[in-house]
Amino acid sequence: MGDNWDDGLIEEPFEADEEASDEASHRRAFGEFGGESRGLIDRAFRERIVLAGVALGRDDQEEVDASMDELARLVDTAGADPVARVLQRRDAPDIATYVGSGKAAEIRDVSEHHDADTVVFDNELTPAQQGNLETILKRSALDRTAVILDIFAQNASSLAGRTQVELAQLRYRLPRLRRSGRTFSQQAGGIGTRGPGETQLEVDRRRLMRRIRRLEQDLVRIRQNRATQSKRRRHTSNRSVAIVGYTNAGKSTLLNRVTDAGVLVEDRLFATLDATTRRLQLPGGEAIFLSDTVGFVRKLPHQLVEAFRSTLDVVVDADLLVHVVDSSAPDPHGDIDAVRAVLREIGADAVPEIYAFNKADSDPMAAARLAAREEGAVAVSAVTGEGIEDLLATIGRHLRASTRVVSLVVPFDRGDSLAMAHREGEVLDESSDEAGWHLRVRLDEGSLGRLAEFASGDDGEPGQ
Ligand SMILES: Nc1nc2c(ncn2[C@@H]2O[C@H](COP(=O)(O)OP(=O)(O)OP(=O)(O)O)[C@@H](O)[C@H]2O)c(=O)[nH]1
Ligand SMILES: [Mg+2]
Repeated sequence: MGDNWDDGLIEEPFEADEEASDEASHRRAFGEFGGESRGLIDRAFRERIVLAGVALGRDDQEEVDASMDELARLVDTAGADPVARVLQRRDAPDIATYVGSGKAAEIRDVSEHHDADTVVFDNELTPAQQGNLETILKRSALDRTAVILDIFAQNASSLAGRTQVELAQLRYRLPRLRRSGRTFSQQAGGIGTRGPGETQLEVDRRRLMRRIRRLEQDLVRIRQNRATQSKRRRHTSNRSVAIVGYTNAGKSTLLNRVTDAGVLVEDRLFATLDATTRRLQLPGGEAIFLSDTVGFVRKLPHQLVEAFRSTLDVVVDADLLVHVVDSSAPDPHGDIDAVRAVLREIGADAVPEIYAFNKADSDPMAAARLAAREEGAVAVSAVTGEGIEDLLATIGRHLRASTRVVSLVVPFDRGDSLAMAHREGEVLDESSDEAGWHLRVRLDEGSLGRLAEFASGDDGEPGQ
């Protein structure tokens, strides 16, 4: 039912001219970090992993359990086997070891008993805590962030996705570089070589920082390119709708169901990392842009959210969010809260949202019960198609009733209209040039009518 909107919009934003040689040199650089070149979790065999969690202060037991269940799924997705869990309750994290040294010794005994290679902590560890824990545990200590980064690295395929993941990984590694046995093997050299006293660690660190700067520049270009694409989209009268939700909820299945997007669907976490946008005609006749996006989890690491800003712009800029929830999941409300927390973090919490309680085929009672509790929610099955027509009609109704984001150019002699845009709408972006003030503003239909004469839509209209 949808038609393709691919040329120029979804393609990779730029040719990576030096990419090949640069990647090769990057790999060489990483070779010198010893074991780190193979990623954080060794997949030559299935590692055995002990999971460690700390409930802090008033953390509720159910939440802690749900978070540990999720960590177990993350570890499994990363390609390793969780073999035991150790839980602890504390008022506050221990500064040196997070869990406290007594508990760390207990975790070491459990790891020895289960012959585990690695301990994964559900809480974010500082580099110092990680180092101290490894000394006590006598095996590697990772945190949730490292596991998520590892999965992202396995799943990234587009240039933008790979760039974003690599940047997040390097930012994670930089403060964790440690002196290895080779550290002082480099002697002082002559002109053009490193100076006296410079250690391998410093060389490694500088090389990492150079690569980080390079990736940051690449991402700026990717982001600018995305901004141009979405500006072109905004210049059509089509509204944009973003599908958001917890990972594995069925977001890609839904996009595939209503368009011929052909996005990869898999029963695994974070199968999708890139936003895919397709044009789609609603039953009422109006066309929209519908985007599939990366899934969220509990405690999604801040640096990943940061690195994925350019992908997440499609969510921030949307006129409406379709929040897909797996109704058959053990804790759908917890999943919803986790998604809402990330939406807040990226500044998309003000975008109107409707719920699609998915997988109604596998748990019809749960889907119906959940949908009944939320205004305008729909129980659907992206697999069987049940409820999908209803969902599309609901999207149409909301778009007609709700606000929309438009670009305006207001001439300098129309200060009254500028004031009106500020008074009646939410100004998202403002700049000026010789033509006047350029605004990107969220307006309801009434204000839109009053400001219609300033709507800009003349350049880059793709003629849809
Ligand atoms: N029974 C049932 N399974 C579904 C439904 N929708 C999706 N699934 C399954 O759920 C799993 C995840 O589906 P995806 O569409 O990849 O989920 P996603 O939200 O895009 O996941 P990520 O991209 O990994 O965040 C797949 O095994 C799908 O076949 C549904 O309506 N009913
Ligand atoms: Mg997906």
